[in-house]
Amino acid sequence: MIQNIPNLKELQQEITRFLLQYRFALKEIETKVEILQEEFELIHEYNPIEHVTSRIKSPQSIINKMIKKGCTSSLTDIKENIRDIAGVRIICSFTEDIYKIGDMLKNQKDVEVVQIKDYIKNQKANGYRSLHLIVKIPIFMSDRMEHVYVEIQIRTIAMDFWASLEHKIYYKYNKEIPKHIQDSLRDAAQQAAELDKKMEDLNSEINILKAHDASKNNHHFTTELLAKFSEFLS
Ligand code: 0O2
Repeated sequence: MIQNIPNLKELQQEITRFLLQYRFALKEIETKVEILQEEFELIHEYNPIEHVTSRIKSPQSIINKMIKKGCTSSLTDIKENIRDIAGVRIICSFTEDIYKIGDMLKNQKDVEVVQIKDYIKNQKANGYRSLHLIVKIPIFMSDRMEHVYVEIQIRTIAMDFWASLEHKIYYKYNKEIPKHIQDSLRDAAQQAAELDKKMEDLNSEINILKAHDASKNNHHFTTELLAKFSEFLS
């Protein structure tokens, strides 16, 4: 037993170091998103991101997924097979923002997009909608460089509202969900999608009005400037 203690310590250290790379990966992605958000706001004069959250998957959830995927307990195997140990969730204002933010992340040189799951274009049977990017990024530790997987989920407020509540309802009830509840959940997802579309249409309409106003103001300004210039010349 006593002989095993150094091994246990080593194992503990190994696990701590293993999880540390995911914490660093989260920080890296969060910083990237913050920079994109500030830059986007400066250029387009509006903020497409409502909020960002991140999490490291709980040990229980990692074990559940290991069982589901038939993954061995070697850390190399876990790292390669469970690609959502580090997860970042970006909540956007409108559906079109989701793809803009997704493209901006994809264009970063050190971000390798390994997989895209577009549950918006192809929503899941239960109604779940979200854009998932599995990316791999380099993390520089004191003695080595590691490539770490991060799952980035990008969704609107309405998609997030539905997913968070469905997650709660589903996790509270451990058995098969009765059909009428499944139908109701799918129905609620449909209503959330309609709300997204309605808000997006309203936003487009207001943007057209704003652009029209801006061009009218520009025209007024140019006419005034020309009048002043000819007055100066005469
Ligand atoms: P948690 O508690 O959020 O971590 P794969 O890893 O590709 O082999 P997986 O994990 O089923 O298989 O991939 P998928 O479908 O992309 O799901 C990844 C994550 O997306 C889930 O993580 C959820 O966070 C979210 N998600 C996917 N489908 C649903 C859904 O139907 N409802 C809700 N509320 N969330 C969903 P975890 O590990 O399942 O859960």
